[in-house]
Amino acid sequence: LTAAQWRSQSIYFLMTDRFGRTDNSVTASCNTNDRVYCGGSWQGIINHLDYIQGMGFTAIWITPVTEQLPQDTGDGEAYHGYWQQEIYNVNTNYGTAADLQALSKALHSRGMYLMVDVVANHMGYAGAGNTVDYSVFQPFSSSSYFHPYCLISDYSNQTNVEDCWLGDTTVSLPDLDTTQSSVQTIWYDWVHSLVSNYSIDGLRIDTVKHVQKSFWPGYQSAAGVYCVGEVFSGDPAYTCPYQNYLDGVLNYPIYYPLLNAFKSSSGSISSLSSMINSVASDCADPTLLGNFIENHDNPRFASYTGDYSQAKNVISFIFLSDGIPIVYAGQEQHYSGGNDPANREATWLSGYSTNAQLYQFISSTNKLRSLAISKDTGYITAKNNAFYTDSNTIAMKKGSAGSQVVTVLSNRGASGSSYTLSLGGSGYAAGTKLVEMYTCTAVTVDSSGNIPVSMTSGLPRVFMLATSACSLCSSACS
Ligand code: ABC
Ligand code: CA
Repeated sequence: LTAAQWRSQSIYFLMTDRFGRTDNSVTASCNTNDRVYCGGSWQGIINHLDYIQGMGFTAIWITPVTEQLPQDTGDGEAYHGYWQQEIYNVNTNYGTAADLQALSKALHSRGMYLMVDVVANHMGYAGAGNTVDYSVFQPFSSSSYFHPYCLISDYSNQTNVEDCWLGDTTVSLPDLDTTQSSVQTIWYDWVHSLVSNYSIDGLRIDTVKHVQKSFWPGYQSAAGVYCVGEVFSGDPAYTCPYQNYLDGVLNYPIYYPLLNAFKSSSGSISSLSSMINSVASDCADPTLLGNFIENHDNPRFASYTGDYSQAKNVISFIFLSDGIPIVYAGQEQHYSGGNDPANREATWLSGYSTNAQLYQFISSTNKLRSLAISKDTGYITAKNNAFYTDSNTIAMKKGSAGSQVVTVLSNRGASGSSYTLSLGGSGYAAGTKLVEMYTCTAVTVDSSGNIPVSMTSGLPRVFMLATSACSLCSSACS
Protein backbone atom coordinates (compact mmCIF):
# COMPACT_ATOMS: atom_id res chain seq x y z
CA LEU A 1 0.00 0.00 0.00
CA THR A 2 1.25 3.46 -0.84
CA ALA A 3 1.47 6.38 1.53
CA ALA A 4 -1.59 7.94 -0.11
CA GLN A 5 -3.56 4.74 0.51
CA TRP A 6 -2.49 4.61 4.15
CA ARG A 7 -3.79 8.11 4.90
CA SER A 8 -7.34 6.88 5.29
CA GLN A 9 -6.51 3.74 7.28
CA SER A 10 -6.84 3.28 11.00
CA ILE A 11 -4.23 1.23 12.86
CA TYR A 12 -4.43 -1.09 15.88
CA PHE A 13 -0.94 -1.65 17.32
CA LEU A 14 -0.34 -4.85 19.25
CA MET A 15 2.62 -6.67 20.71
CA THR A 16 2.36 -10.17 19.29
CA ASP A 17 3.38 -11.81 22.57
CA ARG A 18 0.66 -9.97 24.48
CA PHE A 19 -2.47 -9.86 22.31
CA GLY A 20 -3.87 -13.31 21.67
CA ARG A 21 -2.94 -16.94 22.24
CA THR A 22 -3.33 -19.89 19.92
CA ASP A 23 -5.36 -21.71 22.61
CA ASN A 24 -7.70 -18.69 22.98
CA SER A 25 -7.07 -18.61 26.73
CA VAL A 26 -8.31 -15.48 28.52
CA THR A 27 -6.84 -16.57 31.84
CA ALA A 28 -3.23 -17.52 31.01
CA SER A 29 -1.11 -15.51 33.44
CA CYS A 30 1.08 -12.71 32.20
CA ASN A 31 2.99 -10.84 34.86
CA THR A 32 4.46 -7.85 33.03
CA ASN A 33 7.20 -7.43 35.64
CA ASP A 34 8.69 -10.81 34.72
CA ARG A 35 9.53 -9.53 31.21
CA VAL A 36 9.18 -13.01 29.71
CA TYR A 37 7.14 -14.55 26.90
CA CYS A 38 3.44 -14.83 27.78
CA GLY A 39 2.35 -16.96 24.85
CA GLY A 40 0.78 -14.61 22.31
CA SER A 41 1.07 -15.78 18.70
CA TRP A 42 0.24 -14.94 15.10
CA GLN A 43 -2.51 -17.56 15.16
CA GLY A 44 -3.80 -15.88 18.32
CA ILE A 45 -4.14 -12.64 16.38
CA ILE A 46 -6.04 -14.42 13.62
CA ASN A 47 -8.40 -15.81 16.27
CA HIS A 48 -9.33 -12.30 17.41
CA LEU A 49 -9.55 -10.29 14.22
CA ASP A 50 -13.30 -9.82 14.75
CA TYR A 51 -12.49 -7.97 17.97
CA ILE A 52 -10.13 -5.61 16.14
CA GLN A 53 -12.31 -5.11 13.08
CA GLY A 54 -15.33 -4.64 15.34
CA MET A 55 -13.76 -1.40 16.58
CA GLY A 56 -13.43 -0.22 12.99
CA PHE A 57 -9.70 -0.70 12.48
CA THR A 58 -8.55 -1.37 8.93
CA ALA A 59 -4.95 -2.35 9.74
CA ILE A 60 -2.78 -3.85 12.45
CA TRP A 61 0.83 -3.07 13.30
CA ILE A 62 2.63 -6.03 14.87
CA THR A 63 5.97 -6.06 16.72
CA PRO A 64 9.11 -7.41 14.98
CA VAL A 65 9.01 -10.91 13.54
CA THR A 66 12.69 -11.88 13.33
CA GLU A 67 14.49 -14.54 15.41
CA GLN A 68 15.75 -13.17 18.73
CA LEU A 69 18.39 -13.80 21.34
CA PRO A 70 17.23 -17.00 23.10
CA GLN A 71 18.35 -16.31 26.69
CA ASP A 72 16.45 -15.20 29.75
CA THR A 73 18.62 -12.23 30.75
CA GLY A 74 18.69 -9.82 33.65
CA ASP A 75 16.50 -7.62 31.40
CA GLY A 76 14.18 -10.56 30.69
CA GLU A 77 13.45 -12.40 27.46
CA ALA A 78 13.11 -10.94 23.97
CA TYR A 79 9.31 -11.26 24.09
CA HIS A 80 8.91 -7.79 22.51
CA GLY A 81 11.00 -8.69 19.45
CA TYR A 82 13.55 -5.85 19.42
CA TRP A 83 16.61 -8.05 20.17
CA GLN A 84 17.14 -9.87 16.87
CA GLN A 85 19.96 -12.24 15.97
CA GLU A 86 18.93 -14.08 12.79
CA ILE A 87 17.10 -11.82 10.38
CA TYR A 88 16.11 -14.47 7.81
CA ASN A 89 14.32 -16.60 10.43
CA VAL A 90 11.07 -15.81 12.18
CA ASN A 91 10.58 -15.86 15.94
CA THR A 92 9.13 -19.32 16.53
CA ASN A 93 7.65 -18.23 19.86
CA TYR A 94 4.96 -16.58 17.73
CA GLY A 95 4.51 -19.46 15.28
CA THR A 96 5.88 -20.50 11.91
CA ALA A 97 6.51 -18.56 8.73
CA ALA A 98 3.32 -20.18 7.43
CA ASP A 99 1.39 -18.77 10.40
CA LEU A 100 2.64 -15.27 9.61
CA GLN A 101 1.58 -15.73 6.00
CA ALA A 102 -1.79 -16.97 7.22
CA LEU A 103 -2.18 -13.81 9.31
CA SER A 104 -1.46 -11.67 6.29
CA LYS A 105 -3.97 -13.66 4.26
CA ALA A 106 -6.64 -13.52 6.95
CA LEU A 107 -6.30 -9.74 7.12
CA HIS A 108 -6.42 -9.31 3.37
CA SER A 109 -9.50 -11.48 3.04
CA ARG A 110 -11.25 -9.00 5.36
CA GLY A 111 -9.99 -6.01 3.39
CA MET A 112 -7.56 -5.20 6.19
CA TYR A 113 -3.83 -4.50 6.06
CA LEU A 114 -0.65 -5.64 7.76
CA MET A 115 2.06 -3.32 9.07
CA VAL A 116 5.19 -4.96 10.47
CA ASP A 117 7.74 -3.42 12.81
CA VAL A 118 11.33 -3.65 11.54
CA VAL A 119 14.70 -2.88 13.11
CA ALA A 120 17.75 -1.92 11.02
CA ASN A 121 19.78 -0.11 13.66
CA HIS A 122 20.90 -3.02 15.77
CA MET A 123 20.92 -6.66 16.76
CA GLY A 124 20.55 -7.94 20.33
CA TYR A 125 23.09 -9.72 22.53
CA ALA A 126 22.81 -11.19 26.01
CA GLY A 127 25.87 -9.62 27.61
CA ALA A 128 27.91 -6.46 27.83
CA GLY A 129 29.09 -4.72 24.67
CA ASN A 130 32.73 -5.72 25.15
CA THR A 131 31.84 -9.43 25.39
CA VAL A 132 29.84 -9.85 22.18
CA ASP A 133 30.31 -13.06 20.19
CA TYR A 134 29.44 -11.78 16.72
CA SER A 135 29.12 -15.28 15.28
CA VAL A 136 25.61 -15.53 16.74
CA PHE A 137 24.36 -12.93 14.24
CA GLN A 138 23.07 -13.94 10.84
CA PRO A 139 24.08 -12.59 8.37
CA PHE A 140 26.05 -9.90 10.26
CA SER A 141 28.40 -12.51 11.73
CA SER A 142 31.51 -10.40 12.25
CA SER A 143 32.42 -7.25 14.18
CA SER A 144 33.30 -5.59 10.88
CA TYR A 145 29.60 -4.93 10.20
CA PHE A 146 29.24 -2.94 13.43
CA HIS A 147 30.23 0.32 15.00
CA PRO A 148 32.80 -0.10 17.78
CA TYR A 149 31.23 -0.49 21.20
CA CYS A 150 30.20 2.63 23.11
CA LEU A 151 26.90 3.21 24.92
CA ILE A 152 24.93 6.28 23.84
CA SER A 153 25.81 8.92 26.40
CA ASP A 154 24.74 12.24 24.89
CA TYR A 155 21.41 12.64 23.12
CA SER A 156 22.34 16.19 22.12
CA ASN A 157 25.22 14.83 20.00
CA GLN A 158 23.83 13.29 16.81
CA THR A 159 27.05 11.42 16.01
CA ASN A 160 26.85 9.78 19.43
CA VAL A 161 23.16 8.94 18.84
CA GLU A 162 23.92 7.35 15.46
CA ASP A 163 27.23 5.57 16.11
CA CYS A 164 27.02 4.43 19.72
CA TRP A 165 24.84 1.62 21.06
CA LEU A 166 21.42 1.49 22.68
CA GLY A 167 20.77 -1.03 25.44
CA ASP A 168 22.70 -1.55 28.64
CA THR A 169 25.44 -3.86 29.92
CA THR A 170 22.96 -6.70 30.52
CA VAL A 171 21.52 -6.73 26.99
CA SER A 172 23.60 -4.95 24.36
CA LEU A 173 22.17 -3.68 21.13
CA PRO A 174 25.21 -3.98 18.81
CA ASP A 175 24.94 -1.04 16.44
CA LEU A 176 25.26 -1.81 12.76
CA ASP A 177 27.47 0.45 10.68
CA THR A 178 24.71 1.47 8.33
CA THR A 179 27.06 3.73 6.38
CA GLN A 180 28.74 0.64 4.86
CA SER A 181 27.40 -0.33 1.48
CA SER A 182 27.60 -4.04 2.41
CA VAL A 183 25.23 -3.40 5.34
CA GLN A 184 22.93 -1.32 3.17
CA THR A 185 22.76 -3.99 0.48
CA ILE A 186 21.87 -6.67 3.01
CA TRP A 187 19.14 -4.58 4.59
CA TYR A 188 17.63 -3.35 1.34
CA ASP A 189 17.49 -6.91 -0.06
CA TRP A 190 16.15 -8.21 3.23
CA VAL A 191 13.33 -5.68 3.52
CA HIS A 192 12.32 -6.24 -0.08
CA SER A 193 12.07 -10.01 0.52
CA LEU A 194 10.29 -9.61 3.83
CA VAL A 195 7.55 -7.45 2.30
CA SER A 196 7.16 -9.84 -0.59
CA ASN A 197 7.32 -13.12 1.41
CA TYR A 198 4.61 -12.04 3.82
CA SER A 199 2.59 -9.67 1.60
CA ILE A 200 3.18 -6.80 4.00
CA ASP A 201 1.36 -3.54 3.37
CA GLY A 202 3.36 -1.10 5.46
CA LEU A 203 6.29 -0.86 7.85
CA ARG A 204 6.84 0.76 11.23
CA ILE A 205 10.57 1.37 11.44
CA ASP A 206 12.29 1.25 14.82
CA THR A 207 15.06 3.58 16.08
CA VAL A 208 15.09 5.79 12.99
CA LYS A 209 17.00 8.61 14.69
CA HIS A 210 19.85 6.21 15.46
CA VAL A 211 20.67 5.69 11.77
CA GLN A 212 21.92 8.36 9.40
CA LYS A 213 19.09 9.96 7.42
CA SER A 214 20.60 9.06 4.05
CA PHE A 215 20.09 5.34 4.80
CA TRP A 216 16.29 5.60 4.75
CA PRO A 217 15.23 6.53 1.19
CA GLY A 218 16.93 3.40 -0.21
CA TYR A 219 15.35 1.26 2.49
CA GLN A 220 11.88 2.64 1.88
CA SER A 221 12.17 2.27 -1.85
CA ALA A 222 13.35 -1.35 -1.49
CA ALA A 223 10.36 -2.00 0.76
CA GLY A 224 7.98 -0.43 -1.77
CA VAL A 225 5.29 0.28 0.82
CA TYR A 226 4.40 3.10 3.22
CA CYS A 227 6.97 3.46 5.98
CA VAL A 228 6.38 5.27 9.27
CA GLY A 229 9.50 5.85 11.31
CA GLU A 230 9.96 6.02 15.05
CA VAL A 231 11.87 9.20 15.82
CA PHE A 232 11.52 9.39 19.59
CA SER A 233 11.62 13.14 20.16
CA GLY A 234 8.98 15.68 21.04
CA ASP A 235 10.79 18.46 19.19
CA PRO A 236 9.19 19.04 15.77
CA ALA A 237 12.35 20.78 14.53
CA TYR A 238 14.24 17.53 15.22
CA THR A 239 11.57 14.99 14.22
CA CYS A 240 9.90 16.55 11.17
CA PRO A 241 13.01 16.64 8.93
CA TYR A 242 12.96 12.81 8.93
CA GLN A 243 9.81 13.10 6.85
CA ASN A 244 12.03 14.26 4.01
CA TYR A 245 13.53 10.73 4.03
CA LEU A 246 10.56 8.53 4.98
CA ASP A 247 6.84 8.76 4.16
CA GLY A 248 5.86 9.41 7.74
CA VAL A 249 7.02 9.50 11.34
CA LEU A 250 5.23 8.75 14.56
CA ASN A 251 3.73 11.97 15.87
CA TYR A 252 5.88 12.36 18.99
CA PRO A 253 5.72 16.17 18.70
CA ILE A 254 1.95 16.10 19.25
CA TYR A 255 2.10 13.28 21.81
CA TYR A 256 3.52 15.36 24.66
CA PRO A 257 1.28 18.45 24.46
CA LEU A 258 -1.75 16.21 23.80
CA LEU A 259 -1.01 14.20 26.94
CA ASN A 260 -0.36 17.33 28.97
CA ALA A 261 -3.52 19.06 27.74
CA PHE A 262 -5.84 16.23 28.77
CA LYS A 263 -4.21 14.51 31.72
CA SER A 264 -5.87 17.04 34.00
CA SER A 265 -8.37 19.87 33.87
CA SER A 266 -5.51 22.34 34.31
CA GLY A 267 -3.53 21.04 31.32
CA SER A 268 -2.39 23.54 28.72
CA ILE A 269 -4.69 23.78 25.72
CA SER A 270 -2.68 26.60 24.19
CA SER A 271 0.49 24.47 24.01
CA LEU A 272 -1.44 21.83 22.09
CA SER A 273 -2.83 24.43 19.74
CA SER A 274 0.58 25.93 19.04
CA MET A 275 2.09 22.47 18.44
CA ILE A 276 -0.56 21.78 15.79
CA ASN A 277 0.79 24.84 13.98
CA SER A 278 4.45 23.94 14.53
CA VAL A 279 3.95 20.44 13.14
CA ALA A 280 2.06 21.83 10.17
CA SER A 281 4.91 24.18 9.36
CA ASP A 282 7.87 21.88 10.19
CA CYS A 283 6.64 18.57 8.76
CA ALA A 284 6.44 18.00 5.02
CA ASP A 285 3.01 16.34 5.30
CA PRO A 286 1.23 16.15 8.67
CA THR A 287 -1.49 13.97 7.14
CA LEU A 288 1.04 11.10 6.87
CA LEU A 289 2.13 11.13 10.51
CA GLY A 290 1.14 8.34 12.90
CA ASN A 291 -0.99 9.72 15.76
CA PHE A 292 -1.06 8.05 19.16
CA ILE A 293 -1.53 8.65 22.85
CA GLU A 294 -0.23 5.26 24.00
CA ASN A 295 2.46 2.78 23.00
CA HIS A 296 4.71 0.14 24.55
CA ASP A 297 7.44 2.64 25.46
CA ASN A 298 5.40 5.16 27.44
CA PRO A 299 3.02 4.98 30.40
CA ARG A 300 -0.58 4.41 29.38
CA PHE A 301 -2.90 7.41 29.39
CA ALA A 302 -4.99 5.90 32.20
CA SER A 303 -1.86 5.78 34.38
CA TYR A 304 -2.06 9.60 34.45
CA THR A 305 -5.81 9.88 34.93
CA GLY A 306 -8.62 7.37 35.27
CA ASP A 307 -11.09 9.90 33.90
CA TYR A 308 -13.01 8.39 30.97
CA SER A 309 -13.95 11.76 29.51
CA GLN A 310 -10.30 12.76 29.23
CA ALA A 311 -9.55 9.39 27.60
CA LYS A 312 -12.32 10.01 25.06
CA ASN A 313 -11.03 13.47 24.18
CA VAL A 314 -7.55 12.21 23.37
CA ILE A 315 -9.05 9.46 21.23
CA SER A 316 -11.16 11.98 19.32
CA PHE A 317 -8.04 14.05 18.78
CA ILE A 318 -5.90 11.27 17.33
CA PHE A 319 -8.68 10.25 14.94
CA LEU A 320 -9.90 13.66 13.80
CA SER A 321 -6.72 15.72 13.48
CA ASP A 322 -4.14 15.34 10.69
CA GLY A 323 -2.50 11.91 10.52
CA ILE A 324 -3.22 8.20 10.73
CA PRO A 325 -4.78 7.14 14.05
CA ILE A 326 -2.99 4.43 16.02
CA VAL A 327 -4.53 2.78 19.08
CA TYR A 328 -2.35 0.52 21.25
CA ALA A 329 -3.94 -2.79 22.30
CA GLY A 330 -5.42 -2.46 25.77
CA GLN A 331 -6.18 1.25 25.37
CA GLU A 332 -9.76 0.25 24.51
CA GLN A 333 -9.92 -1.60 27.85
CA HIS A 334 -8.66 1.45 29.74
CA TYR A 335 -5.53 -0.40 30.83
CA SER A 336 -3.42 1.71 33.14
CA GLY A 337 0.11 0.28 33.20
CA GLY A 338 2.95 2.74 33.76
CA ASN A 339 6.44 2.61 32.27
CA ASP A 340 7.87 -0.36 30.37
CA PRO A 341 7.31 -3.18 31.25
CA ALA A 342 4.06 -2.38 33.14
CA ASN A 343 2.43 -0.96 29.98
CA ARG A 344 2.57 -4.34 28.24
CA GLU A 345 -0.44 -6.05 29.82
CA ALA A 346 -1.93 -9.05 28.02
CA THR A 347 -5.05 -8.05 26.12
CA TRP A 348 -6.59 -11.49 26.69
CA LEU A 349 -6.94 -10.81 30.41
CA SER A 350 -9.71 -8.33 29.54
CA GLY A 351 -11.70 -11.19 28.05
CA TYR A 352 -11.81 -9.09 24.85
CA SER A 353 -14.91 -7.36 26.12
CA THR A 354 -16.63 -5.51 23.30
CA ASN A 355 -18.88 -3.77 25.83
CA ALA A 356 -15.98 -1.82 27.29
CA GLN A 357 -16.72 1.90 27.22
CA LEU A 358 -13.67 2.86 25.18
CA TYR A 359 -14.10 -0.08 22.80
CA GLN A 360 -17.51 1.37 21.96
CA PHE A 361 -16.21 4.91 21.79
CA ILE A 362 -13.36 3.97 19.43
CA SER A 363 -15.86 2.13 17.27
CA SER A 364 -18.04 5.26 17.02
CA THR A 365 -15.03 7.44 16.28
CA ASN A 366 -13.74 5.14 13.55
CA LYS A 367 -17.20 5.20 12.00
CA LEU A 368 -17.51 8.93 11.96
CA ARG A 369 -14.01 9.37 10.56
CA SER A 370 -14.83 6.88 7.78
CA LEU A 371 -18.02 8.77 7.06
CA ALA A 372 -16.12 12.06 6.83
CA ILE A 373 -13.65 10.44 4.42
CA SER A 374 -16.44 9.06 2.24
CA LYS A 375 -18.45 12.30 2.11
CA ASP A 376 -15.60 14.68 1.35
CA THR A 377 -12.81 13.67 -1.01
CA GLY A 378 -10.74 16.55 0.35
CA TYR A 379 -11.11 15.53 4.00
CA ILE A 380 -8.11 13.30 4.41
CA THR A 381 -5.58 15.68 2.84
CA ALA A 382 -7.08 18.88 4.29
CA LYS A 383 -5.03 20.58 7.01
CA ASN A 384 -6.55 20.59 10.44
CA ASN A 385 -7.17 24.10 11.77
CA ALA A 386 -7.44 24.78 15.51
CA PHE A 387 -9.64 27.86 15.25
CA TYR A 388 -10.79 28.33 18.82
CA THR A 389 -9.25 27.80 22.24
CA ASP A 390 -10.07 28.79 25.78
CA SER A 391 -8.43 27.54 28.94
CA ASN A 392 -10.34 24.24 28.84
CA THR A 393 -11.43 23.88 25.21
CA ILE A 394 -9.98 23.44 21.75
CA ALA A 395 -12.10 23.47 18.58
CA MET A 396 -10.67 22.27 15.27
CA LYS A 397 -12.01 22.10 11.73
CA LYS A 398 -10.82 19.78 9.00
CA GLY A 399 -12.15 19.17 5.51
CA SER A 400 -13.18 21.01 2.37
CA ALA A 401 -14.83 24.36 2.99
CA GLY A 402 -18.56 23.76 3.24
CA SER A 403 -18.25 20.23 4.61
CA GLN A 404 -15.60 20.63 7.29
CA VAL A 405 -15.80 18.38 10.34
CA VAL A 406 -15.79 20.44 13.54
CA THR A 407 -14.33 18.79 16.64
CA VAL A 408 -14.73 20.38 20.08
CA LEU A 409 -12.59 18.94 22.87
CA SER A 410 -12.65 19.77 26.57
CA ASN A 411 -10.33 18.88 29.44
CA ARG A 412 -12.90 19.60 32.17
CA GLY A 413 -13.25 15.88 32.83
CA ALA A 414 -16.23 13.73 33.73
CA SER A 415 -17.19 16.03 36.59
CA GLY A 416 -17.31 19.02 34.24
CA SER A 417 -20.52 21.03 34.37
CA SER A 418 -23.07 21.33 31.59
CA TYR A 419 -23.11 24.55 29.59
CA THR A 420 -23.58 25.78 26.07
CA LEU A 421 -20.51 27.04 24.26
CA SER A 422 -21.41 29.53 21.54
CA LEU A 423 -18.71 28.61 19.06
CA GLY A 424 -17.75 31.11 16.36
CA GLY A 425 -15.22 30.60 13.60
CA SER A 426 -16.31 27.19 12.34
CA GLY A 427 -16.80 28.58 8.83
CA TYR A 428 -20.43 27.48 8.70
CA ALA A 429 -23.00 30.13 7.77
CA ALA A 430 -26.05 31.04 9.82
CA GLY A 431 -28.86 28.56 9.36
CA THR A 432 -26.63 25.61 8.39
CA LYS A 433 -27.99 22.36 9.75
CA LEU A 434 -25.42 20.23 11.53
CA VAL A 435 -25.49 17.07 13.59
CA GLU A 436 -23.42 16.32 16.70
CA MET A 437 -22.26 12.84 15.73
CA TYR A 438 -21.64 11.20 19.12
CA THR A 439 -25.15 12.01 20.36
CA CYS A 440 -26.96 12.36 17.02
CA THR A 441 -28.27 15.74 18.11
CA ALA A 442 -29.42 18.20 15.42
CA VAL A 443 -28.18 21.78 15.77
CA THR A 444 -28.55 24.86 13.58
CA VAL A 445 -25.85 27.50 13.25
CA ASP A 446 -27.33 30.65 14.84
CA SER A 447 -27.89 34.01 13.18
CA SER A 448 -24.47 35.25 14.29
CA GLY A 449 -22.78 32.22 12.74
CA ASN A 450 -22.13 30.47 16.04
CA ILE A 451 -22.66 26.78 16.72
CA PRO A 452 -24.48 26.22 20.03
CA VAL A 453 -22.33 23.42 21.45
CA SER A 454 -23.93 21.58 24.31
CA MET A 455 -21.04 20.58 26.57
CA THR A 456 -21.49 18.11 29.38
CA SER A 457 -19.25 15.96 31.58
CA GLY A 458 -16.19 17.08 29.65
CA LEU A 459 -17.18 14.97 26.64
CA PRO A 460 -15.95 15.61 23.08
CA ARG A 461 -18.36 16.89 20.43
CA VAL A 462 -18.08 16.40 16.67
CA PHE A 463 -20.22 18.19 14.07
CA MET A 464 -20.89 17.24 10.48
CA LEU A 465 -23.35 18.54 7.93
CA ALA A 466 -26.81 17.09 8.57
CA THR A 467 -26.98 16.11 4.91
CA SER A 468 -23.96 13.82 5.47
CA ALA A 469 -24.99 12.30 8.78
CA CYS A 470 -27.83 9.93 7.85
CA SER A 471 -25.88 6.65 7.78
CA LEU A 472 -24.84 7.11 11.42
CA CYS A 473 -27.74 9.17 12.76
CA SER A 474 -31.11 8.03 11.49
CA SER A 475 -32.69 11.21 12.84
CA ALA A 476 -30.78 13.06 10.10
CA CYS A 477 -32.33 10.99 7.28
CA SER A 478 -35.00 12.87 5.39
C1 ABC B 1 14.51 -2.87 28.39
C2 ABC B 1 13.59 -3.08 29.58
C3 ABC B 1 13.32 -1.79 30.30
C4 ABC B 1 14.62 -1.27 30.75
C5 ABC B 1 15.55 -1.15 29.55
C6 ABC B 1 16.92 -0.69 29.97
O1 ABC B 1 15.67 -2.39 28.87
O2 ABC B 1 12.36 -3.60 29.11
O3 ABC B 1 12.47 -1.98 31.39
O4 ABC B 1 14.41 -0.04 31.35
C7 ABC B 1 13.30 -2.60 23.32
C8 ABC B 1 12.32 -3.20 24.31
C9 ABC B 1 12.48 -2.54 25.68
C10 ABC B 1 13.92 -2.62 26.13
C11 ABC B 1 14.80 -1.94 25.06
C12 ABC B 1 16.27 -1.93 25.40
O5 ABC B 1 14.63 -2.65 23.83
O6 ABC B 1 11.01 -2.98 23.84
O7 ABC B 1 11.65 -3.20 26.61
O8 ABC B 1 14.00 -2.02 27.40
O9 ABC B 1 16.79 -3.20 25.44
C13 ABC B 1 12.22 1.65 20.26
C14 ABC B 1 11.07 0.66 20.52
C15 ABC B 1 11.31 -0.02 21.86
C16 ABC B 1 12.55 -0.89 21.73
C17 ABC B 1 13.66 -0.23 21.03
C18 ABC B 1 14.92 -0.96 20.91
C19 ABC B 1 13.49 0.94 20.35
O10 ABC B 1 9.86 1.32 20.40
O11 ABC B 1 10.22 -0.80 22.29
O12 ABC B 1 12.96 -1.25 23.10
O13 ABC B 1 14.78 -1.70 19.69
C20 ABC B 1 15.05 5.53 22.83
C21 ABC B 1 15.14 5.23 21.34
C22 ABC B 1 13.84 4.65 20.80
C23 ABC B 1 13.40 3.44 21.65
C24 ABC B 1 13.28 3.90 23.10
C25 ABC B 1 12.87 2.77 24.03
O14 ABC B 1 14.55 4.40 23.54
O15 ABC B 1 15.46 6.43 20.65
O16 ABC B 1 14.05 4.24 19.48
N1 ABC B 1 12.16 2.83 21.14
C26 ABC B 1 14.61 10.22 25.18
C27 ABC B 1 15.51 10.02 23.98
C28 ABC B 1 14.89 8.93 23.08
C29 ABC B 1 14.73 7.66 23.89
C30 ABC B 1 13.79 7.97 25.05
C31 ABC B 1 13.49 6.75 25.92
O17 ABC B 1 14.38 9.00 25.86
O18 ABC B 1 15.63 11.24 23.26
O19 ABC B 1 15.75 8.69 21.98
O20 ABC B 1 14.18 6.64 23.05
O21 ABC B 1 14.66 6.26 26.45
C32 ABC B 1 10.91 14.02 25.48
C33 ABC B 1 12.04 14.24 24.53
C34 ABC B 1 12.53 12.90 24.03
C35 ABC B 1 12.95 12.04 25.21
C36 ABC B 1 11.73 11.89 26.12
C37 ABC B 1 12.04 10.99 27.32
O22 ABC B 1 11.31 13.18 26.56
O23 ABC B 1 11.58 15.04 23.44
O24 ABC B 1 13.62 13.05 23.13
O25 ABC B 1 13.35 10.75 24.73
O26 ABC B 1 10.49 15.25 26.00
CA1 CA C 1 23.14 3.39 14.87
